[in-house]
Amino acid sequence: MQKKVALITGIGGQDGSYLAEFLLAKGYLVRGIIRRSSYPNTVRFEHLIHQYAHQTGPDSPFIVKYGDLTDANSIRHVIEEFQPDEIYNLGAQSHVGISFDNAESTININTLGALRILECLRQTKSKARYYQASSSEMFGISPPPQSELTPMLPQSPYGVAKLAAFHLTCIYRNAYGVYAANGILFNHESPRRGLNFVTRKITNELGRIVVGDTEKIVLGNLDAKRDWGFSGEYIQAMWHILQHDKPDDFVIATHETHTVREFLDECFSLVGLDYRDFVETSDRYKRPAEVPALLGDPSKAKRVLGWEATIKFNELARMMVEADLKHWMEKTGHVPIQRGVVRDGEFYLEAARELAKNLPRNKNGKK
Ligand code: NDP
Ligand code: GDR
Repeated sequence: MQKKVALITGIGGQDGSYLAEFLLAKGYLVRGIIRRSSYPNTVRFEHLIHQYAHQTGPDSPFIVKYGDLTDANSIRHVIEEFQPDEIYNLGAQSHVGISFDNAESTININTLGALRILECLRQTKSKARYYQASSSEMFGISPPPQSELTPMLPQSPYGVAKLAAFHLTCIYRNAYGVYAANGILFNHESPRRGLNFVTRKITNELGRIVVGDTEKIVLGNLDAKRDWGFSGEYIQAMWHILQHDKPDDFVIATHETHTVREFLDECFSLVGLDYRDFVETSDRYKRPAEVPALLGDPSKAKRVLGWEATIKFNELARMMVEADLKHWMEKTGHVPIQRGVVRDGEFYLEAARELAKNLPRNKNGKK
């Protein structure tokens, strides 16, 4: 049987790398685009390049090419070359805070990037199924819980850019019959999350604090509430969305919400520390406009797609803390790297608790 071809924009990102692994395991031929960068932007899928290095040529399971969402010709070229059955448009300037400083390029990549793909599908009469990475940021200040029916009141250039792409996706579906669907995904994280998103910033800095590489974390608004899930299972929802008979829009969330402060507390408690001894706040990390509270209602996804989040707040925090502790303790020699020795997460947590006993505490002055 002919293998399905999936094209992923943003394959070098957090979600793109998990999605590539997931689709390869399902037998897809996976194609991705990365943009030109002065420094490697392939780290998250380097292992896949090695895995498929011996299978070159047009039928290789895994091919990555240069392409840029701001360059319509490059988009058209990869779509014509790869003839994908499914397109996952995950490429984006995905940082909400930075979108205030880079509003124009955010709209160019996040809105016009989507339009460039959709327009190519329309013009070429492609039968490819299109997935748009829409976001809970589109809800903005609409009070929780948020579902597919909640009014959208975005609070950032990022939110506006994603909302415009959301509507374009609906328009190309309704006006031109393109199979185009939106996943409205709430925040999702993982050990592969970028270092300047709040969860990963916290777990990475906690790792540094434990090994004595830094003494404090500086953050912005600690009272914002988010519905945090695990990227590794949210990408499965993307796939389910494109397998549905008719293109539609789905909220993907855990249906649990927590403040940034609660995330801090959860992570620091895991190694026996009080986050208040190590955290400062600064206006530098506060946004000109904030989305105060997100809590997704994913009941439609469960009912129609059979998809449901299984990894919730505590398990997610633990997974991320363990991964960053492992990284920092091995990097600094606090835990020696031994070939063939596999240690579980609890090992690193226990080792971190021992190290943490001797750390200087700042504000509460306990030590
Ligand atoms: P990441 O920031 O980790 O990945 C985004 C990817 O897009 C990166 O690989 C980046 O490349 C690439 N990219 C940026 N600009 C361009 C461009 N001009 N052309 C081609 N590629 C480009 O984001 P996530 O993986 O976390 O998110 C995936 C998608 O889902 C994004 O669209 C995001 O906005 C959206 N989303 C994410 C949520 C989340 O909580 N993670 C929630 C809801 C929606 P480079 O590495 O070179 O920067
Ligand atoms: P968000 O994620 O803006 O929700 O967008 P982020 O982790 O950046 O912020 C979450 C909340 O934490 C507050 N915050 C800080 N945020 C960052 N980045 N750095 C800090 O130091 C800090 N201190 C407090 C923020 O103000 C905010 O309230 C993410 C992205 O992945 C988007 O691409 C995606 O669409 C949405 O999630 C859903």
